[in-house]
Amino acid sequence: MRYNRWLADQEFVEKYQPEWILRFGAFPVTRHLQNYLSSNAIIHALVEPWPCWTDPVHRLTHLLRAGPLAVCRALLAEAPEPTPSGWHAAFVEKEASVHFGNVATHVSILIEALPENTPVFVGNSLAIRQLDSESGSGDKRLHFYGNRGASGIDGNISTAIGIAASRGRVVALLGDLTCQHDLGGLALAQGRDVIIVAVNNGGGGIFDLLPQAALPEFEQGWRTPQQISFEHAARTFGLAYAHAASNGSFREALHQAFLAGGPHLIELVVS
Ligand SMILES: Cc1ncc(C[n+]2csc(CCOP(=O)(O)OP(=O)(O)O)c2C)c(N)n1
Repeated sequence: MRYNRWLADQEFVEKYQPEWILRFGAFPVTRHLQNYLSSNAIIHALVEPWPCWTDPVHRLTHLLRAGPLAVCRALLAEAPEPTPSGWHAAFVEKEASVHFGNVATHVSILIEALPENTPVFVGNSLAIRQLDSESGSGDKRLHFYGNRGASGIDGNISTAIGIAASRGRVVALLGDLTCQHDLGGLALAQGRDVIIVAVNNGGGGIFDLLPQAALPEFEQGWRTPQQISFEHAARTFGLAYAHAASNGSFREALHQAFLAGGPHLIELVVS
């Protein structure tokens, strides 16, 4: 993982251009991987058992309407030629080179705190991209969910709680505007084991990456910081509330929420 960071290295990408790509499921979210998969591979096959056609960059050469397991078994039986020697090692080494040293990020703290097999709902905007950049890889088995398609910031709390209704304890990582957009969804949280982490960075942080970030009307037109009290919202809907503004307090808030069970909203304030 962290591919969103190391695939930004153009020299590496040019050296390791794929000849064929076997893709399972939806087109990925983050730009550098999208670019990498948009290369001129001779074969770009999509394994998709459902009747959808996710090829936004129009590069597919083969569409396999089959289950992933069946395709993998068939491929194994054919004993395909392995990738050129050194490829795997180069990718592993590249990933290892992108580390954050001892600097914990809210994503790495969250991943560390999650018990094995936890379903994690990841909101749109920065949350899903930060996950791609900072989650790293490890042995812990986790299940990630997201609402892609139109990639809306609407309905994300409701979706997370819907997953909790069927899967048990869910942790949701959401931006502050995303949370505000679906505050009514909190009404579904009662009696559910759900931990919502609202990353409060003062509005739509993703827009800082846009060229218009320098415009005088940026704050009002794009960033749109809000003034609502997440604490009051949480209490209105019967969720326990915690405010975290440091790595230590975030770790502690997660720890307490896992310990207590039930619905929690952790407001993580970041600059
Ligand atoms: C329903 C809907 N309205 C508007 C948008 C456009 N939009 C994309 S990202 C974003 C900002 C989200 O802000 P926040 O949830 O705080 O996340 P951050 O960017 O800080 O990660 C907006 C308004 C959208 N994707 N969906």
